Amino acid sequence: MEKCRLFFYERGMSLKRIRFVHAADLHLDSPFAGLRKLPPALFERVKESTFRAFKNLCDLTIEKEADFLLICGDLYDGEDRSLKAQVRLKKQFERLQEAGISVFVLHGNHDHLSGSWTKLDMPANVRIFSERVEAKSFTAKNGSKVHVYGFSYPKRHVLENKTDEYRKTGDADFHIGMLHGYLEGGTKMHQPYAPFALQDLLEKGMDYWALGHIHKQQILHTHPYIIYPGNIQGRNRKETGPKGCMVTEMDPLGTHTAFYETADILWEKRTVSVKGANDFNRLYTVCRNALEEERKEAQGVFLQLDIKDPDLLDDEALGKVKNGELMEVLQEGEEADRNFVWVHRITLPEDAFVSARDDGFILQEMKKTLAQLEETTVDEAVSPLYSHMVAGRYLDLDGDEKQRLLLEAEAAVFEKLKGRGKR
Ligand SMILES: [Mn+2]
Repeated sequence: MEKCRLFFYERGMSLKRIRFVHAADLHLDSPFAGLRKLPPALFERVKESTFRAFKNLCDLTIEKEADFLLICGDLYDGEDRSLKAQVRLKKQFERLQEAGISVFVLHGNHDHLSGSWTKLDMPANVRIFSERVEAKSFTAKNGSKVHVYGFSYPKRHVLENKTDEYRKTGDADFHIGMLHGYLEGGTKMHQPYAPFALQDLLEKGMDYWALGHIHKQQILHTHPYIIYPGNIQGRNRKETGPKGCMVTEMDPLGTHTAFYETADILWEKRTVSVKGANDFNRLYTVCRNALEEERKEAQGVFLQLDIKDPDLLDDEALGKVKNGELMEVLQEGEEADRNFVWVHRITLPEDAFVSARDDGFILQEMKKTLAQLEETTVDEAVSPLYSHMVAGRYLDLDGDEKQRLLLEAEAAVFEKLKGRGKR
C-alpha cells in the first residue's frame, strides 16, 4: 500500500487525504465528589484533570495539523453545563480556530439539549449537530471533501435505535458517522442509550464510525473502523488504564488510526504478592517497589493494591494493613509531586479475616449475616447523627465510604471472634 502512495506522490498526482482526531466523553468539570477527603493540593489537581486532559487533546490536534476534531458527546459532565466548563471549552476551541481546525460536536446523555444552562456562544469553527440526524459537509485545505453525520440527544433518555436515520448522501471523498450510543450486548456498566448492532452500522457504507459513550477504548471493527476512543481522563478507580483519543488518517487506499494518551491522572490497580515478605518492613518494601513501578514521567497515578496470600503475613503486618497504617506511610510525601503515585485503596481477599481452621458454625452464621449488610445498614446506623445539629453538618458519606465502614465493622467482628485483636 505504501508503494501505491509513493506512486501517486512521485507523479505529483493529488491524493485525497484527511487527518482528524476522534475523541468523546470529555466530562468537563466532573466534581469528583468521592475524593474530597484527599489532601487539598491533590484534590485541586484531580478537579483540574478533565480540563488538563482536554487541553492535551487540543495540543495534540494542533501538533498533528489535523483537518478537524470530532467530539462524540458528553462534553460536559452535568446537564447544567457549568459556565466554568463552557468558558474553558470555548478557549480551547478558539485556539483550534486560530490554527484553522474545525470541530464537529454532538451532545450525549450527560449534556443533552434540554438541560437548563446559560448558553455561551462557541466560535465559528465549531459545528454542533442538532437533534435530527444530519449531514455536515467539510472541505479540507487540499480539496478533499468530507460528509460528517450525527445527531445530539434532545433529552437524557434516547432509548431507540437511531441508525435507520443515518443516510450516506451526496458526493464526498469520505463519509464519517458520529454516534453517541451503546453497542447491544455490551458492558452492563453503561446505560443502553441509542443502542445499535454492529451490522446496523456496517450497512450504512460509512468509511469510519466515530463512537462515544463507553469510557473504555475499543476498536469494534477494522474495515471500516468502528471505534470507541474511551474518555479522555479516567474519573474513578473503575476507569483504569490509559485514556485518550484516536488520530486517524484516511486516503482512498485505506485508513490508519492510532491511540494517543491525553489523561493527566491515571487510575491503576495491581496485585501484590507477599510471598517472602511476612513482616511489616518487608511488606512495606514490596508495596513501595510496586508503587515506584507505576510512577509515570509527568502524569499522576491513583493506585489500588490488592494483597495476595495475606495468610503469610504475621499479625503485626496484617494489623497495619487493616488499620490503614500501611496506606498512610505509602502516601507519605506523595501529594506534592507532579508525578505522584497515591495509594488510595489496599484490599485483602474477602476471606482474609477468617482462616480455614476456625471456620466454625458461629463464623459461618456471622458471615451470612454480614453478607446481607448493605449501604442502607450504614444509613440506619448513622441516621441519629444526621439529625444531630452539629454532626449533621460534617456528615456526608458516599458509597465508597459506606462500603469502607462496613468492611471495617466486619473486620472488627472477626478480630474479636478470633481472639486475635487487642481492641
Ligand atoms: Mn460518557
